Amino acid sequence: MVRNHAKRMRRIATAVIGGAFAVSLLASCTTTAPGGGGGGDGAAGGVGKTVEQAQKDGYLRVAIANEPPYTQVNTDGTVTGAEPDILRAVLKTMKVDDIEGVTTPYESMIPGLNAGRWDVVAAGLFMKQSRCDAVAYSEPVIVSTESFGVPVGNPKNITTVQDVLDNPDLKIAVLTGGFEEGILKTAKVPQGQQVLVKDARSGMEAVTAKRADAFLLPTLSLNDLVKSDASIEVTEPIEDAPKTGSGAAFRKEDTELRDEYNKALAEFKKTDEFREILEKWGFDPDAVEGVTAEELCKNEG
Ligand code: 6CS
Repeated sequence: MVRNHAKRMRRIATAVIGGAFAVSLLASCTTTAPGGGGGGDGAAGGVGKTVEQAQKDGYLRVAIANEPPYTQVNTDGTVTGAEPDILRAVLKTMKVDDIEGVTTPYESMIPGLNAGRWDVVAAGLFMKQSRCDAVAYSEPVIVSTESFGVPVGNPKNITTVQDVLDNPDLKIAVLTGGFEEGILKTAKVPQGQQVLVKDARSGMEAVTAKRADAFLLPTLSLNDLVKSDASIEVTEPIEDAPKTGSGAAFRKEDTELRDEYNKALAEFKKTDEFREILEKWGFDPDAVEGVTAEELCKNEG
């Protein structure tokens, strides 16, 4: 298994989700049993990961969304984007050689983690109370903003969550189970104003097909999406949206691994490489300075 590892880690297992737990692996080249380390016992959930196990396996399985610049799957199947690149670099300092990616929607990331289908989530999974109750987050690596994707010219003049509350005719697309759905719920935006979509591409389509007046998503994700859709523009960061921050999410039973990761992350944050990775993907490395998981975990929802 170790012999084949270099080859395997260059590939990605693509998960197609029919529901929170309905994961099937396509084009998978992994021999890792869910729940255990390489060659583990296959018990879903329950089986923790230690640093030693991860070092022995040579990799961690990571859930991502394929939503640049947070996460991206290259044409050759390798996993990149700001969060996986930071994860990979920090794990290297812990003598864990690489990561193996699984793409999955945001709503399935925590159920899949706790069911042992992957070992860590590094996808820009923004911290909030319910998520922090369910996983052991590292300290944050990214602090970013939310925006609306709107038709060019912003005909309905949507720039804040309050604008949505003030006009009951407005319909806003959000990813099912995504942080943005939580923003609307917390603000008590009626369900009839929410258009749930399965992925970012569908959110853009909802706006172009006029099923929604805006698509609420992180600013930088929208900036990436509009590169291939000139009919949509991105608003300035939303002033009345909560602070979004993310880091790696581990299982609660893997708190020891999370603690070791946090130590390595604290050192890595002092390096130029940390800044370079975030800047390469368009994030401001200074935005995370002084921000803690404890603070971000107070976000409602
Ligand atoms: O944490 C989330 O749920 C959100 N994170 C990102 C990077 N994009 C959309 C998603 O809803």
